[in-house]
Formats: sequence, structure tokens, C-alpha cells
Amino acid sequence: MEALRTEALDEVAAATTTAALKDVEVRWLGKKGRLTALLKELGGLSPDDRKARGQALNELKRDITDAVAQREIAVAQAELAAQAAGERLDPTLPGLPVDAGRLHPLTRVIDSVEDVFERMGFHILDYPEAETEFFNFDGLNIPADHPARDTQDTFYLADGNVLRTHTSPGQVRAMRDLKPPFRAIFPGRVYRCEATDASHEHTFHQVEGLMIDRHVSVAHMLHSMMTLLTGVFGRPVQVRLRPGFFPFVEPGFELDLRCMVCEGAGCPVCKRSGWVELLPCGLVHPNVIRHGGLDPEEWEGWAFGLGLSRLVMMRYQIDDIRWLMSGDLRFVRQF
Ligand code: FA5
Repeated sequence: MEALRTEALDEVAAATTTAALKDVEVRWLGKKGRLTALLKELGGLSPDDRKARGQALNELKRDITDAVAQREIAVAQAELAAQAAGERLDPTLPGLPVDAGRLHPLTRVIDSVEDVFERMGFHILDYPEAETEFFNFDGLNIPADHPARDTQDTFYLADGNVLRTHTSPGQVRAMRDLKPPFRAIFPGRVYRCEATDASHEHTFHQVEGLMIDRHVSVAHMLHSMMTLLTGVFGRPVQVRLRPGFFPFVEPGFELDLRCMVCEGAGCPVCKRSGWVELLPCGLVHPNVIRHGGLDPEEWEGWAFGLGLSRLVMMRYQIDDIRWLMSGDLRFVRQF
């Protein structure tokens, strides 16, 4: 019995890993282990011998079990210490870079446009992209036979509505929604069924500006638009004003911006003219005021329709409008 004890405890003491210790435990105490076999043999002994030997074997079993349990703790600690010694933490190493994401240049410019107009007391409104023909055309004094209604320019929806071709439908909606006098801008996405090039997209952004009051002037409209441009660019910009025709304004104008991609030298964005069509505007036509539910004898208004996507191109010298809606992260990460 003593020889067995010595042999078993020596094996336990010699095990230096958790796996080796497990082997020793199975070899002695497992189902087919040596001690288990000896215990099974007890059945063949006389009652007296069985009692004495049984007691001795049980003591041996308890000693081996205790020794394994103690050795287990020591081996686990040694293994942990060895692992820790191999894995050094170096607190001076730089951390992993965090990619925080960026605002799209369109979002940045919309934010600064809203900022400028909020300071001038304008409401900021949001109107639907799927519009009725009435708000997109009729309400804006665009008759049924006007070429802008041609399917070439307009995406028609299955239910007879259209994807708005400009933000101007908001003019009639705003007049119906707000109590005059008021001033408001409404930025948003617009759609046109047209071929794309460096300065034309089928899906692009505009910001409409509208002021309704008892007396409004072209001078005030121009002042608001120049405040907008200097606010966005942070410096005075070069513009030119020329007459323009839109059925919903009278008189109508086009405000062009000196091309900032080529500094006026001529490039595909400005079609080599040095000027970019950016800000059509005018005094709101009396018919539109009437459709807005107001009396044109009492109320006047001015409106502009800023080509926001082109403004973004000018602000960041982007040489092709198609980058804006491309979803290309390499593009967005530059800003
Ligand atoms: C309009 O959309 C009028 N609703 C603007 C307006 C509002 C006039 C209020 C008077 C009073 P126009 O079709 O010119 O007008 O478009 C306005 C601006 O949107 C253009 O000056 C240009 O900067 C931009 N734009 C027009 N078509 C495209 C296009 N395909 N891609 C990118 N920008 C465009």
C-alpha cells in the first residue's frame, strides 16, 4: 500500500502541466484506473480482509484526490505566470485609429446655408419629393403645354404624381402653410429625366428661398442672395445678373457665379464660359400668389431657386457633379 502511495504521489508531483496532471488522475482514479481496479477486487475477499483493505484503499484514494487538487492549483498558477511573462503589455504603443466618419460636402453646405438664413429670420421647411402635378407645375403658372412638362424632363410616378423637378412647389405650399408676412427656405432633392455631364445630374439638390410681405424689392432679394454666397464662401464672390424667364416670376433673373473650379478661365463645369448658372430668381408672379391662397393686391414676394449641388462644387472645387451622389467613400473621405 505504501509503495502504491509513493508511486502515485510521485507521479502527481512530477506532472507540470494541467494536461499531464489529468492523465495521472485518469490513470489512478479513472473508470479503468489502477485504484478503481483494486477497489473492484475487494468483492473476492473475506469480510475481514475486505474491511481492512477497503479502508486502506479508500485512504489512498482520498490522499491521491487531495494531492491532485493541490497540484492542480500550483500547475494552473505556473501556467498563468508563464503566459503572462510571454504576453507583455506595452502601454507606449499607439492605439488603433478610430474612423470617426465625415459629413458629406452637401450636408456641410446645406448646414451653412441654413445657418445664414436662420440668422436672417427665415423658417426652414421640408416638402415632399413626390409631388402632385398641381404643385410642381399648375400652381407655379406652368401651363399644360409648357415644354418642362415633357416626359423628357420629368419622372412620372405610376399614380400620376411626379418626382419634383425643382423645389419651387414649396412656394405655393408655404403660402398655404404660413401666415404672411413670412420668409422661408426649403432645401431638398430634385429629379430630372436628363442626360448627365460634369454639371448636370438626374438627381441633384436645390434650395428655394421665399419672402412674402406687403412690399418687397429686388434689392432685398439680391442682398439676401449675396449674404448667402458670402456666408458660404467666407469672402466676397464675383457674380453677374441677367434677365431670365420663368413662368412663376415677373420679372425674372439669373444670377451667375464666376466659376471657382477654373477661376473663370473656362472648364467643363462652366462649359468654358467662366460663369456657372447658380441662382435663378425673381418677384413672385401674381398667379402664384393667388394659388397660394393670398391676394396679390395685398401681398408681394420674391423667390430664388439655388442650384445647391453646383454651389457645393464651387465651394470645394469639385470638377464633376456626379461625384456628389456617387456613394464613393474615397470622395467623401477628402472632406
Ligand atoms: C428652376 O429650377 C427654378 N425653379 C428656379 C427658380 C426658383 C426661378 C424661384 C425663379 C424663382 P432651373 O431649372 O434653372 O430653375 O434650375 C435652378 C438651378 O438648378 C440652376 O441654376 C442650376 O444651378 C441647377 N440645376 C439645374 N439643372 C441641373 C442639373 N441637371 N444638375 C445640377 N444642377 C442643376
